[in-house]
Amino acid sequence: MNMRDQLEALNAKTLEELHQATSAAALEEVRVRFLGKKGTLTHLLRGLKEVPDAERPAIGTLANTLKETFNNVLAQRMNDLKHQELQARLAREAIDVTLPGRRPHAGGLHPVSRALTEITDIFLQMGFPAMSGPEVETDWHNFEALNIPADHPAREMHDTFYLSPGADGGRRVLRTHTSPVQIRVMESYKPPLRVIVPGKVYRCDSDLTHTPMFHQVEGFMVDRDVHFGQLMGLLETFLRRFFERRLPVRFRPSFFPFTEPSAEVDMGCLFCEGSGCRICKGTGWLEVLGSGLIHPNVLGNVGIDKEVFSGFAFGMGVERLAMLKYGIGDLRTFYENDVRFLTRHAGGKDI
Ligand code: 2U9
Repeated sequence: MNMRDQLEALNAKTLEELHQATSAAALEEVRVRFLGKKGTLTHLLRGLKEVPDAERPAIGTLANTLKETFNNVLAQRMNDLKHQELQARLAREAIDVTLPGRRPHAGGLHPVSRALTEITDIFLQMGFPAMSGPEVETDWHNFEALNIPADHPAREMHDTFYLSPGADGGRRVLRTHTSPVQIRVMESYKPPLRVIVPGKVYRCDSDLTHTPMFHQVEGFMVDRDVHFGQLMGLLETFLRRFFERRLPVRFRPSFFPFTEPSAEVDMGCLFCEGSGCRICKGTGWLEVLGSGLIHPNVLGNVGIDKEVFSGFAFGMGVERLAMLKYGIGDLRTFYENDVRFLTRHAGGKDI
């Protein structure tokens, strides 16, 4: 075969290889095999010196033309492959831009805040607005006015956080309940009175079921002819609204220095509905509130005529109610601020 035919054949074969190649690397490999130092074209052109002088220029021109054609086809193939690759990648990584976006971390309510809001809303609907007062209290407001005598167990050092005396030299405490606010309300306003007091309280006590700070909602009403039946109706209605069920509720005689008579309030266990379980310690009942008629001594201490007025009062621990309502098993998780806990109990908000 003469040189011209060999060149034509080599060119045809190489162009075919270009068309078969399916990647940039394969194309480069064809190029090196054809045009590289040890490539087939280079090798063939080494034989150019054997070609008669008259034919050599024409063969040289042909070789150049073939090289040019090869390079053009190579560039075209490279373009085609890049295009194909891009199309494939676009298909692979396609994004549905009509999908709703992910919401940013929006925050949510702490379960204690949720419970406080729900409790205060229910009492507001029943005519009890919320009031607040100081967390650092005088001995008078926290104890004395509430008929808690000096030798009462609640006064012992291990229950109360004592602070250094105020400007008047009087002993100060972190309030151990929100009742002192009710004393302040009765000192400042005349009956009829209806108020609840949600807020933080402090007790020097810390174990599985006690934190040194927790939340209470207490409430009271003072008017002419206030009686126990009104208190029972109010608390039963509150519990049924808060737990969103027609629960059985019972009142058990008890003792508090600031109420007489006093009663603890139980509701039917939410978890076993009365048959007895671990949560209600087999009794079928959960203790959820304390209550009573305000002790005449307390009314006397704030200058309310006990012959004309009577009142009831009640109190509840907010963490306990939140644990029961939202199914939280461990009191300490409220104050660890673990984001997984806070997210889970944020109240149906998508955070
Ligand atoms: C005044 C007069 C009476 C508030 C009351 C309770 C009963 C009670 C506890 C429930 C669980 C506190 O959080 S807890 O540990 N509270 O049992 N509290 S009657 O009585 C008052 C308050 C103020 C002037």
